[in-house]
Amino acid sequence: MRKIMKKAGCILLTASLFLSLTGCGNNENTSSVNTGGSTAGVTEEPVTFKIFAEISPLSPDNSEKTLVKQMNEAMGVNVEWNCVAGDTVTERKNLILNTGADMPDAIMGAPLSDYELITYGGSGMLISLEDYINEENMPNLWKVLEQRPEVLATCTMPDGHIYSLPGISEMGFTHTDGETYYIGAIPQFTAINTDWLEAVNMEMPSTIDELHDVLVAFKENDCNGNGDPTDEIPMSFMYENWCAGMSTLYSAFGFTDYNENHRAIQDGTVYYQAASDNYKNAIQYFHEWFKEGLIDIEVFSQDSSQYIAKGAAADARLGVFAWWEIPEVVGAGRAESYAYLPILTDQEGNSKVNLNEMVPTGHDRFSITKECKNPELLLKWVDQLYDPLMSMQAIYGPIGEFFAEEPDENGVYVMRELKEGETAGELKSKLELIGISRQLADDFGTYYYMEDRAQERLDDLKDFWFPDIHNFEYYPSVTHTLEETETINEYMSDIKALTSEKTAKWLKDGGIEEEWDAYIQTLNSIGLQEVLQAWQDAYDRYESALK
Ligand SMILES: [Ca+2]
Repeated sequence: MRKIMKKAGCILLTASLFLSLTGCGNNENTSSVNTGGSTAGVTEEPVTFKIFAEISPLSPDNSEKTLVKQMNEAMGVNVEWNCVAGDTVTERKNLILNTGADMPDAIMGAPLSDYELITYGGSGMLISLEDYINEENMPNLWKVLEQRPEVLATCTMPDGHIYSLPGISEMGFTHTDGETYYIGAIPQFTAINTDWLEAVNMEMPSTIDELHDVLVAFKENDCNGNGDPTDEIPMSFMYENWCAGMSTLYSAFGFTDYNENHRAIQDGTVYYQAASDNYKNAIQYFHEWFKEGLIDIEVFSQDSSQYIAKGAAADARLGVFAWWEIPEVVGAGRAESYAYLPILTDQEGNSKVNLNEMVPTGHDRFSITKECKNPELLLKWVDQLYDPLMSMQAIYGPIGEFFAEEPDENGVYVMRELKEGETAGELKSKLELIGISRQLADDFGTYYYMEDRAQERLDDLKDFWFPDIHNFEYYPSVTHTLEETETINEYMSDIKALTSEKTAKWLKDGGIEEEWDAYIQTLNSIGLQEVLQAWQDAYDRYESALK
């Protein structure tokens, strides 16, 4: 009976999912010669695995998802899920890894740092996967590796083992220099209210000082015309937020600082951005803006919903803000009132943007613990997600639920029509299966189209932002030795915390001039030079490996 059900499950998959069918067939063939521990395939009972997984806050338990049911059916697998959403994911993951309590067979989606992979792989808590990654066992991943042989290297830890499976997201564009740049190259797009510019009769600023004068005018006038001259917020952002920070404005001081570790590179030398003179000058300058009331004081405390509430208020309240895109903050209707601020320069016309470090390949998507009795079958199960159409449905939602039942005339899947009140983002959050993602550049337009929003952002990067960028050097995706990882792990959080605390204080209250030297000394005394050396050594190895 079970066998019939399994076959029915396979047949239910569309013909275009032939790769999964192959996987299904493989399972039937191999399970009979599998170890005695395997009860999959020809016998009645599915094999049960426990998986700890991250889900989005809007998502139901993974067990309720169509894709999961298909995957289980195809492989004769049953999964007991421990699904966690939001801020508690890391906490719960750490609890499992630190105490070993309630240890699952696998951890999916919840990111593991290199340090965790090396530590828990080295201790045997996570098993090494390289011997299982072959054409027979993981046919879909194998196909990816044939096209992207470098992916396996990025998953291999310094001890030579692979403790987690890759995720690939090649959402990028080709620049005039022939190189591919990815969608997060500039994570913080700054935007300005052009209705307000018109209201105060001023031009689009091109230097940082011109922006200052515009913000003063925004502050002093009833720009939104509601009779209240005090409800305008000249500029808002979210302190240290990856997409809502104010770092793009630092371009006038010779840098941008998108990397959360303040890491940057110039002519092959790695440095700590937040210890540079440029950084000091920028923070000193923007303190004046705080003093003049040009920057929202809530930048240090607001969360994204409070921030977006300002953008979406009944009367427009934001003059200048930063975000991944414009409409998400101010709403689609008001987005037309905003335009991107150009890359601002100093008085002499100088500017510099340090691109965000761009990594299309991650290596923390799926790890198996020593509890797992049948890693081979579990990897076969998860391998289904490296099929392009399965991955498409994991990332966005199933065919028939997120996508229309049938592909378009080009054989490409398109999103189904939204019902009243639905948004694509919300639908995705409810339906997605976080874990493995496989998006090769060619998958877009072959299996499904890039979301309009993503395509638009890439076009904006290419056409609006990149022409103003003249330095394309950025720190690459390197592999650290265990010693380097330990060094970084030991010092980095204190270094970052000091920079964060001091910078916030200097922006709000000033005092950077008096405290700067002591700050640099403290950074050095808590390991900055050691961390820089670790970054530099890894970079130098990477560079020489390229030669
Ligand atoms: Ca007003």
